[in-house]
Amino acid sequence: MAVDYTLYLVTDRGILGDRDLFTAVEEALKGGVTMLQLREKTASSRDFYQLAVRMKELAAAYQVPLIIDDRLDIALAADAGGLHVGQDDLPVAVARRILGPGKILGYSVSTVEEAIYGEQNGADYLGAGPVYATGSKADAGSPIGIDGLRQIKQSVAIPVVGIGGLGEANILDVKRTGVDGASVISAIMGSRDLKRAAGALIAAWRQS
Ligand code: TZP
Ligand code: MG
Repeated sequence: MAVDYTLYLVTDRGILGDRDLFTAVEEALKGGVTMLQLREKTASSRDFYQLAVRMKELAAAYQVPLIIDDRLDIALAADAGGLHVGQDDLPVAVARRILGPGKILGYSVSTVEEAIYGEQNGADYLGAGPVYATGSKADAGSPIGIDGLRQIKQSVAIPVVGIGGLGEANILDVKRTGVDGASVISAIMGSRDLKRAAGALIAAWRQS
């Protein structure tokens, strides 16, 4: 499956309130999300696994790869498309060794040094940010801004997606840094109409 990083949705059940996760994600997939990450910070291992198996099926129906946040065991158990690790998770080289070469491995970075380290240690792509301030991740750190994002993109050859505070109003600024896509939580998951929200982001990205 060729990987299209253009619009990378990261899930957050907290933002959805009482709305169903699978219904919401399917709406977003219909709107044009090209990549999907299942992010569960409080689920039990059993629940995370079961969510992952079901989510993988849903994503596959839209030819979208499912990436699992942080949990290598869940990614392997569910035979997901890949894994995303951050600075406090398993070392990226360890994740690559256990995951094998056939899975997608993402790595969160905020600096050029982290970006180069990730590329040299087996990451397939980088999630760089937070680009702007975000309320969706408590420990996201200080915003790196558009300039920080551009510097990271220019320092590596692997794909880079921006993350943190991205939405319709700034997605073109993000695209102009040369990055390969935009990763969002609230701009889609926080919307009442997820299909429309995803569609608007894709349209904005593709408009120039
Ligand atoms: N990593 C860096 S910022 C962030 C994550 C998971 C949260 C992005 O959420 P939002 O709502 O798109 O700002
Ligand atoms: Mg993490």
